[in-house]
Amino acid sequence: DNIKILGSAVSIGQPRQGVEKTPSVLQAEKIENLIPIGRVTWVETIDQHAYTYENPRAGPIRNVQDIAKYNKILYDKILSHLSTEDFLLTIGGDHSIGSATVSAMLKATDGNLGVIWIDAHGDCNTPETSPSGNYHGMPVAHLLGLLQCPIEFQWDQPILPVTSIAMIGIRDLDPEEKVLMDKIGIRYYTMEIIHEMGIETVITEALKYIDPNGTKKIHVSFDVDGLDPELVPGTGTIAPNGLTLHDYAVIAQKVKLTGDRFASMDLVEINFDIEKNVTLDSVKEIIRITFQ
Ligand code: DIR
Ligand code: MN
Ligand code: MN
Ligand code: MN
Repeated sequence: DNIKILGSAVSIGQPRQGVEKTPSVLQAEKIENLIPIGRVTWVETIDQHAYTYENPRAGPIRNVQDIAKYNKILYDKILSHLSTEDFLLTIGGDHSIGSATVSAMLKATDGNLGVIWIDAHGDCNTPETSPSGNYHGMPVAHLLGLLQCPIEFQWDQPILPVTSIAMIGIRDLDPEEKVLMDKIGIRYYTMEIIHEMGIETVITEALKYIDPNGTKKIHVSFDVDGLDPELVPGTGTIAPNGLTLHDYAVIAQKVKLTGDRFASMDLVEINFDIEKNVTLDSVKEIIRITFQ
């Protein structure tokens, strides 16, 4: 198997600088050496400054023009770099890239895709429900077709059925976002539910839910703020009482049981400007757990 690593050096989905530097930091750390299987290649890093406009525009979604332009480039690059036997690891960047990576995987698989979204947050805001206006809190709503998109956002985007995604680690939903999530019936496992059911039951049920026949490709979108902030202090929006690395190991173990159907993963919201030592150790452990 070929493992292709794509760097997505982008921070315009949220207000804090630093996340855009993560691909180059992890490349300098040679994280590919932590991956014992397959042939690992850093394909390229897509720099936001090469593609974005000079002036962010005010509006209901901050930087929407830039994000739309950047995500279109990312979407096209994924489809041009990816062949069916490849595993794609996209390293962000903030979580705004999630709409592009999942859309590209939907396209590449003809919609035959299930998504596990690991996050403290729901990422289901629309401009109407979002208190922040930050697009990194909206990519799931976008994927589900719930954003009234400005024209510049309309790349060739298949819509993700709500039954094709399950979210794990949730504990910080905005009030109107939660109302929307419950209304559309998106499947999400809060930390409370995870403690009640146990992580193994949760991931087993989640995979069964998004892929009842065990035939789909699986994409994991991993926002590191889903982990406990003691493990990942270096991230922009911290929410206490998160997942442990052992929880992630159980998730990864079940996902890896799908074999070649585990096709792609995002690793996002890592901000070494906020904290580096502890966060880097945890990121390395995530890579080891995922690929060993
Ligand atoms: C918040 C934060 N719900 C927002 N979202 C984050 O701005 O919409 N997502 N941090 O990962
Ligand atoms: Mn988050
Ligand atoms: Mn997120
Ligand atoms: Mn938060």
